[in-house]
Amino acid sequence: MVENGGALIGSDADRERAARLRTEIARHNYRYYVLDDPEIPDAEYDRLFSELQALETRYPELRTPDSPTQRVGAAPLSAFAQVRHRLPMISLANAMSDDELAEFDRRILAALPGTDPVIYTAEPKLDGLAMSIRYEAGLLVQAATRGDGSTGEDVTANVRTVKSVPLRLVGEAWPAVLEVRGEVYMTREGFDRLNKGAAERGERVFANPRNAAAGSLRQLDPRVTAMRPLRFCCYGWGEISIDPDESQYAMLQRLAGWGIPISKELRQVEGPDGCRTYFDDLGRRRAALPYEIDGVVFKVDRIADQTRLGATARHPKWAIARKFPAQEALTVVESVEFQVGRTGAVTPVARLQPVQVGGVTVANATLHNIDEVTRKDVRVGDTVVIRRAGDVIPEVVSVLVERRPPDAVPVEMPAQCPVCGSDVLRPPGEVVARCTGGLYCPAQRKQAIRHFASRRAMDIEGLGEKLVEQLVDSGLVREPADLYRLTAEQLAGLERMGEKSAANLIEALERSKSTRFARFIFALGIPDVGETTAQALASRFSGIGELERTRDSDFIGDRGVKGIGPVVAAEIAGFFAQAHNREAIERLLAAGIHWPDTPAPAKTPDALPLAGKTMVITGTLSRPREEIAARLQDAGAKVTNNVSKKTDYLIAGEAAGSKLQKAQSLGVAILDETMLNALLDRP
Ligand code: 9MJ
Repeated sequence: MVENGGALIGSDADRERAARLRTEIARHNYRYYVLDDPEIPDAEYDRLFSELQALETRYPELRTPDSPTQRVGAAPLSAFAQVRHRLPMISLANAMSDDELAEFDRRILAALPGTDPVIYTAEPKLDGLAMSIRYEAGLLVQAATRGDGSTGEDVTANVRTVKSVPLRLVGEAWPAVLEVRGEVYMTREGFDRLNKGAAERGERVFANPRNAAAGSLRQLDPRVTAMRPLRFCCYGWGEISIDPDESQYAMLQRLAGWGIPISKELRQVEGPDGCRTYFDDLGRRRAALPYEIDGVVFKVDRIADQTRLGATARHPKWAIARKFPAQEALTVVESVEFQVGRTGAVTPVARLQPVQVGGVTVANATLHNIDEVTRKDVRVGDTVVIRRAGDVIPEVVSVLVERRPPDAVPVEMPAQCPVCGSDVLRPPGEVVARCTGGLYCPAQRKQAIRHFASRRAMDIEGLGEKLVEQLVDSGLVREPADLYRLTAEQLAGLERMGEKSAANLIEALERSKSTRFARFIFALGIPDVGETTAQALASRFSGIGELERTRDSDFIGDRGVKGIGPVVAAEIAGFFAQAHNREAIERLLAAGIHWPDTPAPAKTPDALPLAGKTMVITGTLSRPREEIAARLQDAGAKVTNNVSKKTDYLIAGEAAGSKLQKAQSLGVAILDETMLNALLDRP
């Protein structure tokens, strides 16, 4: 270390270390942002970065313009400077059909006789912002937008923040001057993340990844750009101080060797047939790509042929963009209906004037939830942009407010379920509104019965998903209580149901009638009431009659049931407020469902025999493990899966293995079933 006019100068070792860190970090950036194949954990990357930053802070003279720490360093601009492109940046001609593509191929063949079949490069057409990035002596010196093709805007400070853009070329024999051209774009995942954050902060959201990428690059403050998840993909070059390779394909590979990202989908194809195969294949994979594309670009591969073909004023004659059919269209919202899903979620759906989108007629589009409707301000009568992406349900993207008729009607969440008339409830802070008629609503019937019968609920053996479908579809079962009215004859009459299985099911139904209060509460399928909450409710309420009083939602709050906050309390209250649900429960009890008396509500959890004890069950016991766990929970214990120092008791049955060993080694108390029964003071 040397002092030089106040600034510290690093030693040779510091200088070497800084250079090494720069190279290392640039390589990890490349692996992460270009290859999607990081070599080291994020924490290690952060460590290298901090080390370099610390060195540069201590010895400012070690800071070089290509240092990864210098991606964001520039102050905000008041305006972008203009950049004249040394070679124009022209755009591509489009082909909208196979015929237009065949016509393009014929024109090439006519101009280049004897080249049949023409070899083309094929790659996705990215939908972002075209960019020209200039390297001199291997260092990034300028980045400019396309602008009008001859003059663009200087966005160097912003492009320097894009991690997949190398600040210094790597490898060997790069030209003294190199302009690479490509697209700055945003991945779908990055776009979703960006918009989610913006929505949470109440900021403007972007309509699509293209707008998000363009908006991010046209930021005067590079610190804002730096926080945007932008990527770069190179598809060509402008000025270059060496002769390019013989083919587009080979040249792009060479650029990749210098650290410039190119498309992973880049291929060479033969003639119009090869183009079509590539186009169809990518079309099928389009929805699965991590970024949005709007077509495929084909370019004559031989550079000498490109030169001979030349360009028109607007487009190169040697390239064409074969576009996918439009995925967005305009139409009018005729009405908004509310659909009730299997779980009771009430979702707004726009009924549209039918319109063709990407070759498919679309008449409905999802509006996701009422917050989305409010945010996009969709009204009945509005002209809207709809989008169809892949095979997912089309969605309403935005409203053309300027086309809104004066009588357009705002959309409101209905107060009653459109299917069953029960109240619709949206607990505070929840996005989704739900029908509260869980046991009664036809839309939720199958789900409700499946859940009711499931192993951890009423445990009706043999009543699986398929059978529930059959029972509901045949009209034999409309609500859980109907199960207990089924006869063996009715069951045996169903497809794939023999007499034996019918008799078994009747027996299983009979067995299920004898249950536990907590299981019964869980079986009701109240939103957000899982086994733990059901358990908590069962230990604080003496029976169903008392539980039904929770429809006055303060009642739960007054009881101070552990782990139940205002949202769950509102769900429970909403459920019991529905006469339909209370009647369905009455019918279940009338069918003979019963459980042993539960601890009196006066008994606070602390007074229970196993209050505060953590227990683990292992080995084979006389009854199913769930049943024993339920008994332990009734007695106030917490039942967990793994033995640790915190475990108070291990209940060990026959053939207990590793858990028993572990308990022994930790000195955890071990009980067999007899001791457990004694502890619970029950036979
Ligand atoms: C895009 N947008 O993906 C070109 N492009 O080539 C590809 N654009 C292009 N090539 C010459 N892959 C002008 C534009």
